[in-house]
Amino acid sequence: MPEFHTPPIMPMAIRFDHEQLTLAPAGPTLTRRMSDLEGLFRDEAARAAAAAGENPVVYTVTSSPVPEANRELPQSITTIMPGTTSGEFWMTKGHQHPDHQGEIYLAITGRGGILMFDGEQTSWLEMLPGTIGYIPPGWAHRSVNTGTEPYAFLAVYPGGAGHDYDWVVEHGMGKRAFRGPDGSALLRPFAE
Ligand code: S6P
Ligand code: ZN
Repeated sequence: MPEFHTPPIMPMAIRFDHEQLTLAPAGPTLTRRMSDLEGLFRDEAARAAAAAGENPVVYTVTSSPVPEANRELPQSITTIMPGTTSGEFWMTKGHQHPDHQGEIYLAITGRGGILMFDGEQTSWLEMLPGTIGYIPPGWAHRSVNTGTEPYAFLAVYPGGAGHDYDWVVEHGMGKRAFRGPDGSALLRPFAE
């Protein structure tokens, strides 16, 4: 066994329930409501009104006990509810990993997409159950529910990479995903 500055956790089996959308044993769970998403939708007034009203849950993130620590590979299931705010699909906050490392998502149920931005280019990956979306190092990423059912995916990511949410607030994501006339995703320039 090599010497580590912070000793890794012990090997463990984690039960992935793709119907209940749970990991067992479970680690921390996070709930993001409309009130947590200030300044992220194009129509901030509509977002603020929804936050002041019913303040719906937009997404949850449930994790396994594998810690966000250097060299570990934590996992989480994100479930985004279906919905739009002034036509813009409900989505995660989005972040950049300050210590640039890759990450994978496996779509479990529903229909969605990954919007990625490297500061210049935007990339959009359609995510259907069974799709593995690869997020290379250096690409900020945001998940979007483009369907009419909850969209859920499993994420596996480097535990020491960190999460920078301000980067997305500062730089945007290049594009935004709106519901098009036929119901599918229509990408429009971020600042349009
Ligand atoms: C972690 C990974 C996901 C997201 C989750 C919520 O690196 O990308 O688990 O944390 O989908 O998104 P966000 O942008 O609110 O962290
Ligand atoms: Zn990430």
